[in-house]
Amino acid sequence: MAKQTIIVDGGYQPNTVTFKQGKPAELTFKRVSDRGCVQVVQSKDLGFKKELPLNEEVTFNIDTSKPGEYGFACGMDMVKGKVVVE
Ligand SMILES: [Cu+2]
Repeated sequence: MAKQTIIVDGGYQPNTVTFKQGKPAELTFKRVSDRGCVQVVQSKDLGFKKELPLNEEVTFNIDTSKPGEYGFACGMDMVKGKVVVE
C-alpha cells in the first residue's frame, strides 16, 4: 500500500502527490490550522468530498487503475492540488 500525507495549512503541502499505476494507494489529509478556506476537500475526479476536522487525519483510497492527473480542491474550488498516477 502506497501512502502519502498532505498537510493542510491554508494550502496543500505538498500540492502534488504521485502514485504508481495499478498499486493500491491511500491519500491522507491532515489539517493543522484554521488558516484559509480549506476546511473541506473535494475531488470530482477522484470521487470524494469531506470535511477536514482540525488535527485529524482523513484518508481516501485512490483508484490508480488509470494513469493521469486528478485534481482536488477546497470547498470553493479555489485552493488546488493534484494526484498524479503514472
Ligand atoms: Cu476555498
